[in-house]
This record gives sequence, C-alpha cells and structure tokens, in this order.
Amino acid sequence: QHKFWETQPVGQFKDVGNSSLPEGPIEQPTPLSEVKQEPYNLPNLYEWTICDINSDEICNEVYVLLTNNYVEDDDNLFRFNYSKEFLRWGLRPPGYFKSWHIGVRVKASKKLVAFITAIPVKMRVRDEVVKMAEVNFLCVHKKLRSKRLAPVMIKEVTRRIHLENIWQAAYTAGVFLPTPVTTCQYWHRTLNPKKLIDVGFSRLGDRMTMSRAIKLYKLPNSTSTPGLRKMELRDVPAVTQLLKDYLSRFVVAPIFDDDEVEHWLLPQENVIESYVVESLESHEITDFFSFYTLPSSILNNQNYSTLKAAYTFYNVSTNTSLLQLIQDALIIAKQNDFDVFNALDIMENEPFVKELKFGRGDGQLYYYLYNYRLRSPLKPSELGLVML
Ligand code: YNC
Ligand code: MG
Repeated sequence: QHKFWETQPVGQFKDVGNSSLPEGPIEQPTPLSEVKQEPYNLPNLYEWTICDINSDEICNEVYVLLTNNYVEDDDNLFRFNYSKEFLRWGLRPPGYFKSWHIGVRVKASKKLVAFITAIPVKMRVRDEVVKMAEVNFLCVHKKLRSKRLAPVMIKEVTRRIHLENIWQAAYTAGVFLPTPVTTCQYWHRTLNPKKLIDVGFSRLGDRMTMSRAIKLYKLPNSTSTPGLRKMELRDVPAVTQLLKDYLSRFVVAPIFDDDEVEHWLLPQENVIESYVVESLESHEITDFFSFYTLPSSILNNQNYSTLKAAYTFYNVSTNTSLLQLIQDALIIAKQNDFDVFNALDIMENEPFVKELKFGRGDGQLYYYLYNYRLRSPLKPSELGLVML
C-alpha cells in the first residue's frame, strides 16, 4: 500500500485508534556519529546539489522548476506560483541551514529537476517543546514522476536534519498518507467575483447572477478599526508577546522569539503584510493580523494568467474582535488588488470564515508529524501552525 511510508517512524494506519501507544517520539535519536555520513544514492543520471537561494541565478532555477511543476488543484486549472522573494522569505528564517535546500540535477545538462527543503522551528506539542524541521517544496519534474525519486529525497532531507541533531518534523500535503495529525479545509473569500468566475475558480450558483454576486461580495471602502496601521520594526516585541500568549492555547504550535517574529511578520511587499492595532489612548499594541501573498498561475485561460491570492497567516485579537480584524484584512486585500482571500479552518478561523462569506474549498490539507505520535488526531481548531 505505502511501500515507503510503512518503513518510516510515523503513525501507521494499523495503529489508528490504539490509544495505549505512548505519546511522543516513535524512535529515539542515535548518536550523531551513527548518522549516515554520505548522501543517499540517486539513479545514475542524477546528482545532488545545494540550492543557494542567495544566488539570483539559482533562486531563478528553483522558481522556474516550481512554477512549472509544483502543486496544482484537483482539476488542473491552477498551479502555485511562489515568487522568488517569497521563496527567500520562506527558506531563510533565523538559523536556517543552507544544506537543507536540496536540489537534484541531471548530471549531463545540469538541469534542476527536483527539489525539497526544510527549515528549523521550535514546536510545542502540549507541554513539550521539540526542535523540529518543517519540510516543504517537495517537487519532482513532471517528466520524472512515479520513479520513486520522492522517497530518496525525503530520506536525504531526513539525513541532513539528523546531522543537525533534530529528529522530528512537521509537513503538510494534499495527499492522504499515514497518518494525519489533523485534516483541514480551505475556505475562500471572493474579492473579485467576475475574474474568479471567468477563470473557473468559482461558479455562479443557482439563482445567482453576476450583478448579485458583485453586490454580495462588496466590501466597505475603508477599514473600521481605530488605530489600525502597518506593522513596523518597533512593534516586534509587542507582537512576539501577543503571539506567544495566543499560541499557548493550541495543542500544537510553534514558538517564535523576537528575531523570528521580525522575519515572519515584518511586512515585505508582495510577500507578507501585517497590521497592528495601536490603542489610541495607551499606545499599546492590542491586536494584529497578517496574510501572505501566493499567486497561482491560471492554466489555459485566454484573459488571465495569474490569480492573486492572499492567505491568512497569524492573527491575534484581544481588544478588537477577530471578525472585525479579518473584515479589515479583507478590505486591505481588496484595496491591494487581491482576487481571493484564503483561510484554513485551523486556530480560531472557523467562526470568521462562516460569518464573512468565505466559501468552503474542495480538497483537504493534511498536517503530519514525523517521528512524533499523538494519542489521537486533533481537531483543526487545536492546531496553531501555519505552513507556507
Ligand atoms: C507528499 N506530498 O506516497 P508510498 S507537499 C509525502 N508528501 O510513497 P514517487 C509523498 N510523500 O505511498 P512522484 C508525497 N507525494 O509508496 C507522494 N509521496 O509509501 C510518496 N508533485 O514516490 C508516495 N509537492 O517519486 C509514495 O512519486 C512515494 O514522482 C512515491 O513524486 C512525488 O512539499 C511528488 O505535490 C510530490 O512534484 C514529488 O508528485 C510529485 O509523484 C510532485 O514515485 C507536484 O512518495 C508537487 C507536490 C508536494 C507538496 C510538501 C511536503 C513534503 C513532505 C515530505 C515528507 C517529509 C517527512 C519529514 C522528513 C524530515 C524528517 C526529520 C527529522
Ligand atoms: Mg519519481
């Protein structure tokens, strides 16, 4: 069934519902000297490479590989189009390892044909803090699919993570594997109904006309929260504290220090936007919201080539209701010409997606942990982790 995953330290299907198994690591770490020192073997035509994304040329090669071969929706209408600036943001957090940005090239031509990455993260699972890797951007060129290259890439990234004395990982995928920590749903808030219908992202339902859709999704011209402004460098300590308190509510969530908050949340054009609410009286930062920019290529449409999508990231509400904060996020996204605003049903997102006219997406996003067993699966609302 799962020839590769059956051999890995992950929750196995046969153990689902067996709550007598202990929570925590499945395998114990081995001494670093016992970690395999040489890379795994690739088929003979291929070689490993470290992709130095600081280099414009190499960052561009990664960008082109992903643009043409990364994740598509079930109907093959759209493909993620992560920008180069986004990849640099996503792959260079504080303490990142260059050796975890792994490529595969054709020996003869040097063409980049596969990619996988990891970044370090401190993760809390209940009251344990565990150093983990987040694995992402696994991609094999369309012409090299189904040749069992992916398992070799996963083993190689695992080996390099082990070499840094890290033994656990988190990852998400649209495919169902042994065994999800939780199963999430995407929700989509239409901002530009005409375009979304034109490109096949959404359809006019029964008794819905274009003009009624435009009216339904219309938003106020300006935000409503007093004291709302773009996050600045000086806000980092306050935002770190808000996020720390907030994320402590979830069963699984990352722990971010000031440097990480600066990296992950300070606004960068076309990558990440964050807004804080500064109290007009006390000047304290009481709330914030953030969303990242991830366009999708529109495959085979005459009129449009990209869908501009915003994805909600981390939000914290103390004085302002989450509903009002996200309504303001929608307004800002609309002002910035986004076509759609997306959210997963994790954290406290479910009530606002229902209230603010998001529509439920098709397809699931599964969250996984490597070498860490949970007693039982979580509800999406128990998860405090967003992956890119
Ligand atoms: C996937 N997405 O089940 P079995 S998400 C994990 N995540 O193994 P082959 C996957 N495993 O079932 P292909 C996977 N997709 O026989 C497939 N697999 O045990 C498993 N798509 O390998 C699959 N990107 O090479 C099977 O398949 C085995 O040529 C088959 O390559 C797969 O980034 C892929 O969706 C996904 O580029 C590379 O289809 C290819 O099809 C592709 O014959 C489009 O592989 C892009 C796409 C995936 C996005 C992502 C997260 C990846 C997580 C990987 C697991 C990390 C584990 C933790 C490691 C660190 C541990 C520490 C410490
Ligand atoms: Mg393959």
